[in-house]
Amino acid sequence: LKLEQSLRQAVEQQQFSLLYQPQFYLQSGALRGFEALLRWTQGNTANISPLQFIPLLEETHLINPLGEWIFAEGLSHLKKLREQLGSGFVLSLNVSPVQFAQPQLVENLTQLLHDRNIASSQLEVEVTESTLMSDMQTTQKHLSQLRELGVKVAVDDFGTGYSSLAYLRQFDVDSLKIDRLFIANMLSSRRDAAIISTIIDLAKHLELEVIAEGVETEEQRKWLLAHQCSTLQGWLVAPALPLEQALQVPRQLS
Ligand code: G
Ligand code: G
Ligand code: MN
Ligand code: NA
Repeated sequence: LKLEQSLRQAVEQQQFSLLYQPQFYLQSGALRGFEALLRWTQGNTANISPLQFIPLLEETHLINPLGEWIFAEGLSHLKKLREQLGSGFVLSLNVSPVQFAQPQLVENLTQLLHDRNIASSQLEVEVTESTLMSDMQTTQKHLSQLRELGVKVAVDDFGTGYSSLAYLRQFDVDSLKIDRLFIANMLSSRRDAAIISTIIDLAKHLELEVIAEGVETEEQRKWLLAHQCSTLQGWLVAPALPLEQALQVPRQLS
């Protein structure tokens, strides 16, 4: 309860910040985009991690007002990134199940994109498998509205939830993000390697992009390249960076 009160105050006082982790195409080495990752940076004396506070933000629905802040902050940072790096990359924002079910979600985003004069094709939302499994009608409506608008949709933590194949039949998405737990074990576990190459094949047949998360070693990168994974994200290339450092990221890995 005490944590909930601190979080409520943190949302009111905007004690959060966004970090940006770059993603690169495996084959060409070109910058694909950035994933925005939330941190609680001020007044967080106990140094509570997103893994702890995001579920609580969800439960208390504080994720709704904070989510609006994340959209606004992310899009104004996108303008700065674009001034520095040019266009032709995407910004990915994580949207939680509660936030995705908000009736105003798409209207708010449309308004923000319009006000800031940002092309919708530069924006991607990451949803989890549990988002796709919850309140199907709203989910379906929001997904098709977002795609109509031209915003990309990625499925986060792919393979760790339920009924992946069932919702892939039903929903149009643009990309699958392979959860980093699979990547972490791919070189030691034949089972995880088999799952990853199956996800890559599935993505290819469905004409989806596939992004490997949590890539930490050169051996993992080589394996993913050999298995025709399209995109890489992870500490091997860069951790989540403050905006000032994200502005310095190369358009092309050398
Ligand atoms: O950044 P990383 O360690 O710690 O993130 C932990 C978890 O928090 C991940 O599952 C990630 O998807 C989630 N997360 C990070 N940033 C956001 C955000 O802005 N919104 C939501 N809903 N989840 C986020
Ligand atoms: O669930 P989601 O994929 O949105 O969260 C991404 C999480 O993975 C964040 O917590 C981010 O900080 C973390 N992360 C990013 N790159 C790496 C990596 O190379 N290794 C590990 N262990 N974690 C990573
Ligand atoms: Mn994510
Ligand atoms: Na993930």
